Amino acid sequence: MDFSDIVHQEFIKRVTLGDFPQGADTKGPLSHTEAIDIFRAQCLSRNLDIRSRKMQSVGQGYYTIGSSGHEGMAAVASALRVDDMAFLHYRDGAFQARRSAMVSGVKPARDMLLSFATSKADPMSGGRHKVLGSKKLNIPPQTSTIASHLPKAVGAAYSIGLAKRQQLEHKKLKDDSIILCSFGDASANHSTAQGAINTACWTSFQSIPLPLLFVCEDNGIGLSMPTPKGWIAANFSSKPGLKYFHADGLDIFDTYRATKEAVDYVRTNKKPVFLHLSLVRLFGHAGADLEQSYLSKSTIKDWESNDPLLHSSRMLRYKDILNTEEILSIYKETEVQCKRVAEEVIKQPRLRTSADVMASIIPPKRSSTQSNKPSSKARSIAFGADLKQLKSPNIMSKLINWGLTDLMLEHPEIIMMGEDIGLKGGVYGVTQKLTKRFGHNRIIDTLLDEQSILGLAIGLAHNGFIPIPEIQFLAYLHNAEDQLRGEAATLPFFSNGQFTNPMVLRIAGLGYQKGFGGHFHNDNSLAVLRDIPGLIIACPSNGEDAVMMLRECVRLAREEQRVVVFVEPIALYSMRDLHAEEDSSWMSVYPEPNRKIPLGEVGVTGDGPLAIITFGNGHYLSQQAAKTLSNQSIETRIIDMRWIAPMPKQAILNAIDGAKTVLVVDECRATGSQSEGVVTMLHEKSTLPVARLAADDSFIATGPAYAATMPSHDSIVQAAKNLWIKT
Ligand SMILES: Cc1ncc(C[n+]2csc(CCOP(=O)(O)OP(=O)(O)O)c2C)c(N)n1
Repeated sequence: MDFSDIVHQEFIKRVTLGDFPQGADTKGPLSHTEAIDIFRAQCLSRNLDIRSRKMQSVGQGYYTIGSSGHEGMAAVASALRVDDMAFLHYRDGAFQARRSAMVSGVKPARDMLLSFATSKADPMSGGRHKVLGSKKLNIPPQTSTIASHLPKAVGAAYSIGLAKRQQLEHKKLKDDSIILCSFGDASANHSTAQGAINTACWTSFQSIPLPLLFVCEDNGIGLSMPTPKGWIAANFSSKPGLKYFHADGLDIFDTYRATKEAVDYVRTNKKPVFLHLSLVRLFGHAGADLEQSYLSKSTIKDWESNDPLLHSSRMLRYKDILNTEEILSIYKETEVQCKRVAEEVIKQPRLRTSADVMASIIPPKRSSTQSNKPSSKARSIAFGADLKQLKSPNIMSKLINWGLTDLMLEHPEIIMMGEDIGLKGGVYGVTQKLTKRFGHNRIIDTLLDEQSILGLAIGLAHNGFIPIPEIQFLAYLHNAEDQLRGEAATLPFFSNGQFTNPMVLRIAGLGYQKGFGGHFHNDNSLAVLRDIPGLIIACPSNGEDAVMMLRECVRLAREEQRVVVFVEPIALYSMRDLHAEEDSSWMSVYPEPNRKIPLGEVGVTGDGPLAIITFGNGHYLSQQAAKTLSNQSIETRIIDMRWIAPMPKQAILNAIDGAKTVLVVDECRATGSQSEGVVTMLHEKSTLPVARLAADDSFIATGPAYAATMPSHDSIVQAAKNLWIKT
């Protein structure tokens, strides 16, 4: 017999006999009608769990992780408003059920069962996954990576005050909304959770508004690992800037009381709260989990006998809110409803093809995206003394700075955040003067935590901002990569395009900094970004391109809701010369504000028969090599890819039309590099002979051998000659 059958039968039997678990007679502000509404949502959630297990047992439902034992979350929902955006723990079916009843026309049983059955008609993920979530209910779907939603919840909470201060035109959250973020007790140990909670404390400690309610659903276990008794309270009850509340999560009166107090505190003081709910877990961790293998019989029995539905029934009964018959009738109504709806939903069509699955990787375009061209007066105030320099050639870091200035002038919804980007102006000066030009609200110096930087960006994007976060060095993206891979890039996918978090992430990266920093400041691999579905990766090689590509990246984020990564080659930030000292050939004049380089457009120099496909520093070195080759009568055409993902396949093919042979020059480590993709593409689509020159599979050294592992002028010339001899 399934655990769910045992719990179901015990519930009916014990309610009928009036044999309830012991508990306090809690007083509190919960009204009788609200208590009934909560109980109804609890029963619905329980029966959704039972039904999803039944569906799975006959091959019609997939991946069941249940909410049983956590039904107290229905009382949390009652204490919040629907406009309080909720980033939920995966056990919060009861929360969604209760919130559904607050919005007309929402059918929670149907909506959630459609998701459990992976039906195309699932209103959240479109049949892609079992997720909780709803656009109408202000519940974005979450992935199963525990704790990864905490950084963005902090960001979303921060965005509320920011949107008010900035008078953001298209904000999605109300000025007095708060953010809810729930998670399990074991998840609270995750460094992502610890980092996000620390960021919330750090923010609140400085009296910066952060209306955020953390709810820790403490069932005492994480899969099979018990949480030490008292650990959560000991850990979170006295953190700076964070107020701690506790409630018995089995008691809807106590849970509602504590949540109400917590919510009032958060809403009034704009400060974060940690609400600790004590709960139980029923039916094991998830569908296939055999909890008998790691839990004693007495623990399982103890949890079952403390079924929250029995506790709710006890209180409804003893407080004379409902009689036994009425309690059982609500339970049975939801049972019958779930059974009937489940029978309908399993007949609904499911996704079948790759195109079906992939349809929401790229989000829909936005309908209205007005922008305000800045007046020349506004520009001259913002640029100040820099204005007259715009017409003379300058280095890439300066040009990007000016590009950002124009973009921020034009789009008030752009906010930048990163380590040391404010008063210092970034490690390489790219964001210099931006704080003076746009103020601390728009140029945010963050604390030292990459997950929090990206979480802030994602959270802001949930509220209608266009964030431009910065990661100081590519090597430090890896600390936080899941915020991009598992969070930002997947949001449209799991929400069928209904929730989006467009942004342009700037990362200073790649190699060739003369003798500076070794691997940690010269990471030369983009592999970790290249395979993320839907992600756009841009990598300019010179200042003029950088500005025009950055404008396109911002357009892609604003108009097409895309997540874009803009990789800035550090070694080229201050590059002035190409062939000889003081030739100034790698500097450029700031391009007029209306000029952009569209996604997928490559840069081509020359029309020789030897094509070199490259990007970034490889482009710079290839230009030098081309001169040497030309002196030896080997004429080249150099194709600067500019766009790493999606690979500009057709543009590359057009550019090599008429060439006799192709060399791919890639500064990144050979394994996982762009050149692997380019060579494969050429093998599939072209008949030309191809060779590649990529970096060795090594980390970068500091000192004189700083560039020893990567392509150089000499190695490009040599590779080109080797190839040319064969043609
Ligand atoms: C980052 C990450 N590591 C591991 C897992 C696998 N996993 C899923 S749930 C879970 C336990 C979480 O326990 P807890 O936070 O207490 O929540 P509960 O399931 O008890 O409600 C684990 C280890 C995961 N989903 N994400």
